[in-house]
Amino acid sequence: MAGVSATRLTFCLSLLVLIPVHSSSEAENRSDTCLTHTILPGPKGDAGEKGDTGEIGKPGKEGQTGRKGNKGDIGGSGDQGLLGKIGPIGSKGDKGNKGLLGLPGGKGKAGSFCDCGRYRRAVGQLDLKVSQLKSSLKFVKNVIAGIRETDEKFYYIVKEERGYRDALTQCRIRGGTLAMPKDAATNSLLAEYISSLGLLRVFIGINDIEKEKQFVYIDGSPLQGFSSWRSGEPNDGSGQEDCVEMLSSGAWNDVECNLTIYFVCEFMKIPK
Ligand code: GN1
Ligand code: CA
Ligand code: CA
Repeated sequence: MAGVSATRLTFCLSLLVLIPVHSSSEAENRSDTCLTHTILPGPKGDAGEKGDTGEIGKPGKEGQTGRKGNKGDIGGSGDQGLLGKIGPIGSKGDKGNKGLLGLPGGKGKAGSFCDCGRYRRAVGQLDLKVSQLKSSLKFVKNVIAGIRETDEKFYYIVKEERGYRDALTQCRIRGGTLAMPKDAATNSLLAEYISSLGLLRVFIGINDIEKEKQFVYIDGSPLQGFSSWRSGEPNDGSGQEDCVEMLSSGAWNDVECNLTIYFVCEFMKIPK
């Protein structure tokens, strides 16, 4: 061993034991019983055997934060959520179809005696008045919507198929008569009116009922200075053509009075 110096060993016989002596003065004091020898160090020994594997070391220091990874794959769908809150009240639905006819009601009680005939008649008359008023109202509405006028008169085509006499009655119960075109301007106005409604023909207030070939206006006045006969008319075609129609061209033609076609009424304007 390097640095190992000679060691002094002291043998103490009297005690028959080896007692290590710690200092020279202590050894000399015991010289009567102890022998002192000097021992030199031997040569360096062989290398020792390889030691056992050491224990596992302490964990190293925490490294730096790594770079952000790539975006992962899309995850699977989650579990179904909880039932949501009840929504607001919806808008009112469409009207349903008409229901089936109900069962007939029970038989009524016997009535008390009354002069029912009088009341029934009165009710019947009222019903008639109501239907006449409805008809008049409808007429007025149509007149307002589709009327034509000159300075003196209103003209209105009634779209109801009637024979000549019925047509005249319909105009009269409304306060007018069948239209009597007595000049070219009025005739053109009526022709335009007919064609504007997509019609072909209407009765006008001219006839030769009283005397064949002698055409007069419905007010009894003769044709004077103006007429609009289609070429070849009046021809009294069937031998019974005594009433007159106006075509959409404005031309006149004599036809049978029992022909049922639309007609045009005229109404005097109320004098100012
Ligand atoms: C018509 O359809 P027809 O030809 O028998 C018309 C007569 C005319 C004639 C002219 C009901 O008679 O009034 O004069 O055409 N009759 C009707 O061709 O329209
Ligand atoms: Ca005739
Ligand atoms: Ca004719």
